Amino acid sequence: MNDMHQKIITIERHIIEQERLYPEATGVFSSLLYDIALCAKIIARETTRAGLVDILGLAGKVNIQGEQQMKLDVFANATIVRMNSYTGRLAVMASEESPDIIAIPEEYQKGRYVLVFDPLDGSSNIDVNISIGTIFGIYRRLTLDGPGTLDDCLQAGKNLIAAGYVIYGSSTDMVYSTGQGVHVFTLDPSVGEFLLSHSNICIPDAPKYYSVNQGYQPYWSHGVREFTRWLQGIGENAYTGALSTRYIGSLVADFHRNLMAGGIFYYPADANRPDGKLRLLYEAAPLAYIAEQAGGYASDGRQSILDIKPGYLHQRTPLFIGNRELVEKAAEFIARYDG
Ligand code: AHM
Ligand code: MG
Repeated sequence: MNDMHQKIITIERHIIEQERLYPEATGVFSSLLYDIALCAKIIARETTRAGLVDILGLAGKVNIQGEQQMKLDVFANATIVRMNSYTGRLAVMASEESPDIIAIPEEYQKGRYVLVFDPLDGSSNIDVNISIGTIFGIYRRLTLDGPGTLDDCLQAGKNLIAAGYVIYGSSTDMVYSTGQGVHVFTLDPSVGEFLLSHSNICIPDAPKYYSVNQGYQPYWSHGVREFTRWLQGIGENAYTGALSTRYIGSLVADFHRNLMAGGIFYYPADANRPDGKLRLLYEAAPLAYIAEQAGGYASDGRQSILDIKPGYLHQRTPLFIGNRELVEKAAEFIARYDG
């Protein structure tokens, strides 16, 4: 084999090689991952053209969260739903942009897997050319056959068998894990392929950043305020690591930066948002799975995100995610000051 073949690993080849680790694998799961990569390429094509074509602006619909959807959200949602409806690999889907579970149409075969996703997170940033992302998680269905159900979707993150995200930024990266480490692929737009750029990434031991919307500080609990002071190196026994603040306001971009550079992102509960803002099923759980696969951790300030079973589809959760030592420290402060 020559040098070129050793160095360029497409996402397809990587998925196949991962599948070989499981002799009992049928290939269906691998194909599902590849379907998601294909969706990512289609969404990437549209997001990178967003500034050029008349695609910006509001589509005029309001989603389940009461927010106005932008056209690209609608497009990304429709792309993922359409591409995965007829493959026979899924039992059911759930999307942040859809109020109810998304059934596989009657005429198509039902598969063993459940796909949950946020088709385009951070969409309020589209107009100002800031990175946005797609987040996804894959579960095995709980029901045995027939159409998938709400219960198939309402699973704790610890049941995830794969998760990942795509970041549409200065380049388009797809990051995924099937429980065998976290791997990053960068889209080469000239050939239309995701190529392996970082394999088996681990969150660096020495964190560099803390990321939180500090504008909400007046509404934070005592514990969250004290934790933030600790991060800033203020007071007795404060953290000595000299962290910088970085906050984009686009979860995938904030998470990705801290995963690669080390740090903590948090979106706590506050007086205005008693459950936080982010959604457990589509945002917190898949990213928690990636964080843990990279040696990090995620909690809601009291318990592991991956242990929380959603009671309903669009459940929100406070989120603390990143280096384990920092995430655990947040829980210590919350327990001490907030009871
Ligand atoms: P969205 O799903 O409506 O796009 O909102 C989620 C986004 C996240 O990407 C980001 O972490 C958060 O909202 C930022 O919220 P805020 O502007 O309150 O800091
Ligand atoms: Mg979102």
